[in-house]
Amino acid sequence: MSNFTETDTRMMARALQVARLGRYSAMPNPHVGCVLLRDGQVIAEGFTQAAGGNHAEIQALQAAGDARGATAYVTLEPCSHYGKTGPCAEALIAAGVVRVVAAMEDPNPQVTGQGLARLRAAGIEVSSGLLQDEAEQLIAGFIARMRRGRGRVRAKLAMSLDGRSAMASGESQWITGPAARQDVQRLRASSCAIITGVGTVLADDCSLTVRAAELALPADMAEQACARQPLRVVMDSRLQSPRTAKVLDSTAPSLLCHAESTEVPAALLDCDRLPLPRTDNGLDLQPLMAELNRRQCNEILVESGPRLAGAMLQAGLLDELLVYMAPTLMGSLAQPLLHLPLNEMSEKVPLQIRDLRQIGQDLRFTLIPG
Ligand code: AOF
Ligand code: ZN
Repeated sequence: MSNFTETDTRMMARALQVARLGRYSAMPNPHVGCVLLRDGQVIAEGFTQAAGGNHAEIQALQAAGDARGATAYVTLEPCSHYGKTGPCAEALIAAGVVRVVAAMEDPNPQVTGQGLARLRAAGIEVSSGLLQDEAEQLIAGFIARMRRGRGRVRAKLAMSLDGRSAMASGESQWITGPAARQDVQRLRASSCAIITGVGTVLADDCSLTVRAAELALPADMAEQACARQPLRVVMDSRLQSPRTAKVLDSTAPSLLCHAESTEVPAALLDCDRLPLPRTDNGLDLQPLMAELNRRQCNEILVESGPRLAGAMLQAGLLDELLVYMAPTLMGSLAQPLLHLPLNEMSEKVPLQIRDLRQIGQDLRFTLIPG
């Protein structure tokens, strides 16, 4: 274990902040930050650009011009492979950087450890593991995709104080206030795919897009966030979605998932579709997860009614629940947060609170199953 100084920690914290500037645009790349320090002065910073663009280190090196003798603080091990861009480890060596501090190793099997090894072999002082938990938290979706072949799946749910998510009629707009809805917009913007059910499409005619005006972000970040839109996935076993549904419009890509046995109506023939086997609990979600992995989805958001979210929880597919609770009562005729047909206390689903904060008038729980 290396000894890190207070300056090291401060610089890495800054690199993590810089990394966040890429969180709405770098995917499927992990958003990484890089800070170059020389003689106690920050000489340049950089973050991962939109997919196919420069990695964080290259941005910082270009901004510095001359980086000889500098220390590079990076939130992820510099890459060693030739992907869409050249290897950052080589660029750091060529630039004459003398020390590299990384927060964590790259979980990408094409890189793991090799970037750091390459730097060491070139005589650079290398250490890793500074603020590692924070760095891992920042790119949890990318790590999940690399390590287990499935991105991080989070469900966003809204409920009243009495745990209700919609009236009996299905009416649910709006339970939470404007600040919580802005928060959800940013959640969408950081997601690669959003999964919903046909019930939500029919009840709300939701568009599931990211809209600049509703993000409450600086203009350039909002523009970058909207330049790419998450894939909108609709679970529509019997293909009941009207072709005119907003979720199928051309403002963002869509994928209609239906039962293999369902005949495709002529109106939906031009839609991107994924036929899935049926199970006792709706459509088989595993092949969908494989497809989203093939599409390099790091962060997958479920924005659905209580049935699909319940089925996903029961299938063990939810990594995190984000529950917005509004200080309101929707009454005993309204629908529950999740449909979970349980009978006994022994079946109850334990959740751990990872975070709890107030957003406008609402509370947001971040919960981990298990
Ligand atoms: C870095 N710095 O800022 C990022 C890295 O296809 P490419 O060339 O863009 O490479 C993508 C891979 O590079 C990605 O899967 C991950 O392993 C690493 N990401 N590496 O040195 C960066 N974003
Ligand atoms: Zn790189």
